[in-house]
Amino acid sequence: MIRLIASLSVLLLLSGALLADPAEDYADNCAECHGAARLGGIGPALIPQTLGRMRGPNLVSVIRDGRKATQMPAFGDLLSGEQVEDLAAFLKEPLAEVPDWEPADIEASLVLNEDYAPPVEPRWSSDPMNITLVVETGDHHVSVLDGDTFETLDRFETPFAVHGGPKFTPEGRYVFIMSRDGWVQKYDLYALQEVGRIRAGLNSRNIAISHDGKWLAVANYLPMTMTLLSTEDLSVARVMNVAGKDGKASRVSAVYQAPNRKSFILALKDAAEIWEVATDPNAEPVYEGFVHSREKGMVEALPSSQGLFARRRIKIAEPLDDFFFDDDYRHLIGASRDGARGVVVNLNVGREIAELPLEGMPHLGSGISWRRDGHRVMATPHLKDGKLSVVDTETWERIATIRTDGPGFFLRSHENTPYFWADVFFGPNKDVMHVIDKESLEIVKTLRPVEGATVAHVEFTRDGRHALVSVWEDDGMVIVYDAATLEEVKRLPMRKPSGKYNVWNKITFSEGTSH
Ligand code: DHE
Repeated sequence: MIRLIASLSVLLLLSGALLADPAEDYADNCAECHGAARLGGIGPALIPQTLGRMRGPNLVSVIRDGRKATQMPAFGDLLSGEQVEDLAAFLKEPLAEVPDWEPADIEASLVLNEDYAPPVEPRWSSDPMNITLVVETGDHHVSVLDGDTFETLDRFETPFAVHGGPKFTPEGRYVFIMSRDGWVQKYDLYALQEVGRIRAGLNSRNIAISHDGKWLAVANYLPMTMTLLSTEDLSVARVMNVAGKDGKASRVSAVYQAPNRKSFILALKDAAEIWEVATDPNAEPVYEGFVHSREKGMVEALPSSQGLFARRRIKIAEPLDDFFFDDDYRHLIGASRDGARGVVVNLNVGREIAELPLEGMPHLGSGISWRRDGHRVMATPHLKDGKLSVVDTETWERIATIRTDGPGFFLRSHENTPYFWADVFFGPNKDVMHVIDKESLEIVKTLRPVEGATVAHVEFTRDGRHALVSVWEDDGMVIVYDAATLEEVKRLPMRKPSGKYNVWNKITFSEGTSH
């Protein structure tokens, strides 16, 4: 009898396991919010491109227990442990087919805020040039701070999982914010109101704004395109299919603004090319190739495009990621795939001109530069080694290696401060922030504001007198330091604050900030 009951239970368990179908569980429980094709709805897209890169609690516990302070409920009572595991594994599988996301789909996704009423002047009396935004990834909000008093003027909801720096229009009134699901949100700082949002891609990397503030470029992984939006009304100006010269489609790792070149620079993930796209309506023609004319017996250049959005390809030896630009945007340094070298590309002549030994995976996108001993130097953290490399941008030689307490992610400085600040994002000393002298390259102070809590990313106030540091935890904070005495001034509670962005520092391309 006991054996019979035991066999029956095994049979029941087996049939339960056989019946467990994660696709069906998804359709029954998730599709309503996350979309039938897993591409998002009121909830985020559930595809590996988004999930694999999200930090924080793992997928199984989010499905089982829900996500605090969001609309994601707990499914632990509805689904068995096995079903939850299977569902999590299912969500980590790539989509069988990459869907289209045509200009018409993008345009149809536009949502304008009906309550938006643009004022002529700001609705507040703070210094508009000293406004600082804090992206709070803990509950997907942005806090708008007065950079003098550190009071919060507004705290608004963003799309899920914002990544990269928000981009301001040149006069500093509007800001654009992008999520990994490709949503671009436009917010009016004068009104303290969202203007609207549009889904420019299905999985996106970052955004850049043109020199004149008219165009916003969105770098996409899914589909393999770059979307160009009008900043005025978020309408689609163009969607560029991105493919190497051999016709093979490529993801776009990132897009950058090159203001004095009046162009966007694109890093291609799957092609050994860098693209430059003109944001100048009077841009020179770009020659895509040459033909031999039998009659004339000579080589004739074929212009492929000119004017606004004219595209130029720069051939390189291998795909490069993660760019640092020198001051006049004549050169970029990109990180090689092996994580051991920096490759310098002269954008004027369109070819590689130097290589730098930068072993330990340099994080060049976080590089900063300043003048030292009559030379312009740049510094970069390394994601796989506890050090910072300092490079002379005239000779392209590494002039110093500064040992730190662990690998770091971000660097920051300001023209009015003698120091630069470097976090230690990874490893046992993630609670440490180094402050380093820009002349001697010595660490002058190592801050450990909250034992055991990740401390990262710094932004300065407009005048460089205060440094704002993130305590990157769910019940985290932004700590305001006096940038000269390195003493704490204030603690502002925040939900996992990541990047901070000061209007003045951003629109003037302040020395020591990211671009
Ligand atoms: Fe970022 C900026 C790429 C992982 C937080 N990150 C950028 C930029 C690029 C980039 C190209 C510059 C864009 C810009 O501001 O316009 N990031 C990558 C990666 O390739 C990487 C390593 C893997 C990935 O997931 O895509 C990566 N980044 C992360 C994170 O895990 C971080 C720490 C947490 C998160 O939010 O995803 C993270 N990245 C940031 C932040 C910035 C950023 C806060 C803006 C920094 C700034 O000061 O401008």
